[in-house]
Amino acid sequence: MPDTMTPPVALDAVIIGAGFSGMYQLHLLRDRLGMNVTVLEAGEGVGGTWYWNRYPGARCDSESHSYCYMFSRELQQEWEWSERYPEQPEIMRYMNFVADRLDLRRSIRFGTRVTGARYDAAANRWHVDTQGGESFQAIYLITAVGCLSTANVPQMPGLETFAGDWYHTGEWPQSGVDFAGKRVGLIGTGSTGIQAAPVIAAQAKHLTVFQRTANYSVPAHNAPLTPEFKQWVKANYEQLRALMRSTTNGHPFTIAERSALDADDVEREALFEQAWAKGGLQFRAIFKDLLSSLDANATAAEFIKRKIRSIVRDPATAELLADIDHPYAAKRPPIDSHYFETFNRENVALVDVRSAPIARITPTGLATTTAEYELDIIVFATGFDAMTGPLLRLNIEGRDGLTLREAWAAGPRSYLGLQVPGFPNMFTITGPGSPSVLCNMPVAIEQHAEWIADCISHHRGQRIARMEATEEAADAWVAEVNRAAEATLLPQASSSWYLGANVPGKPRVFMPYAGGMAHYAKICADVAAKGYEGFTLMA
Ligand code: NA7
Repeated sequence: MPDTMTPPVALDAVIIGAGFSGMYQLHLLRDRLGMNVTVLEAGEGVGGTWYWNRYPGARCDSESHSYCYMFSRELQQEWEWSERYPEQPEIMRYMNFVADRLDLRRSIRFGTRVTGARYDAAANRWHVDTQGGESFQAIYLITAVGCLSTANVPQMPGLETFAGDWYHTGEWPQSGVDFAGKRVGLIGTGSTGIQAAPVIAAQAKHLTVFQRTANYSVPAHNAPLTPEFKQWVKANYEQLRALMRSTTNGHPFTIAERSALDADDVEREALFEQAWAKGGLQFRAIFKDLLSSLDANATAAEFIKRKIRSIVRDPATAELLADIDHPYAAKRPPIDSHYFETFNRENVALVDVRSAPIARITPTGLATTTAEYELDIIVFATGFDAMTGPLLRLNIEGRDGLTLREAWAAGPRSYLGLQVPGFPNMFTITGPGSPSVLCNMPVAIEQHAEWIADCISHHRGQRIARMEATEEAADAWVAEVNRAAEATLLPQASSSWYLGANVPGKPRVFMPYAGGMAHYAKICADVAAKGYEGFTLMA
């Protein structure tokens, strides 16, 4: 092992995870504040969530010119995206480009999975243990473990008896999967299943999609970027950055000021058609109240259901796909490349596992309560133990022996999504209570990482050794998270991962902050301006 990789006895900070969050946090703490920092990363490379999510069709739903770091003009000017939405391999190339450009790798220990972290109050140090038996000590512990990085494989009896191969999309083999000549079963119709289905269908002998909850989807209209657009993006770096930091959701577009209910039927239909033609997440920006008024939302929901029926030729399949029981975008709305069209292929079938649930996996496939299906490969696009899962599996123990699992037994509780009472000097980038998953992720990540770096810098300057969110501040923030959610239709999708509803036994708590990214950033800035209000600070 080269000397540069030998762990120092004591570090200033340990960061867990080398995705977008961990990489930027490392850069800020090491290169701007001059701290002694190590990043511990389970994967063998940078990329975080994108390192593991290599399933067919994996692509970001944010537009590529906004799905990148914007803190550095140089990085933005040097990189060039090829398509409107970046595909997983291109995102990986980008992450590696940034890691090289900022010389990050020398501070990252790859193939290093954290198995436990414990706060030692007497020494005011975090002790972090890894699967390989190594131990690190640091003043600050920063989790940069992502929100959608703990695969949720449903407990289905008989899985161990399956003679074929099975995969979860979030833990896809590095070597890829050959679907040629295979009968494939795809379970799940969230964003992932909707991205994967058309690509698997084009390769496999047969694809059966098992749908429990029908879902809305809007065409992505992915396409190569034109030289003119690429030039425009570079020429407008400042404007784009300012726009993304000013909007509710961190995307480079604003939400219209008009209500869907103010337009007459003809006008509204024309605007929806326009939005459908534009495609992607911009669809929901066409009216201001699609996420706040059920009546307004119903107009969008009906429009999309009509589109599904017009695309899918078999009426029974079309009805199943359009039988959607939640408001549009109350669950994270997928965008797609020919998802509904896929059901017009001869080699694709849709099976409703709501009326007849999956009963067990058999040696030769899968059995629902009413029928059996022969399969060679099963793909679980069944989502993640979102937001809390990646943090809880770290086995974190805070002050006075309090574990994070105990602290969150009734659901996650944090201050600003950034700190948890009882866990001094620990920061959670994109933790529950942050707006990150309702936002274009890199915008939230930059704000969180910058706020944490400013906070640490300020306290080091003031010789404050320990910082901990108060119980009162966390209670008030949880109330604010609930208030913000109740002002939207988001809690009305009963099977949403925002509520933890996709994981059996998980407490039903609406986890993200729905009050808007720009508003959230202002709240965080105010907290800092008021001398880090809501935190106990100790010398
Ligand atoms: P999601 O959005 O959580 O979707 C998971 C899908 O899997 C969803 O359709 C689930 O149906 C289905 N599911 C889960 N468990 C089962 C069982 N036991 N039987 C049948 N169907 C099941 O995960 P994704 O990976 O698609 O997307 C996650 C996020 O990644 C996405 O929102 C973007 O932000 C990026 P359900 O709805 O629970 O009935």
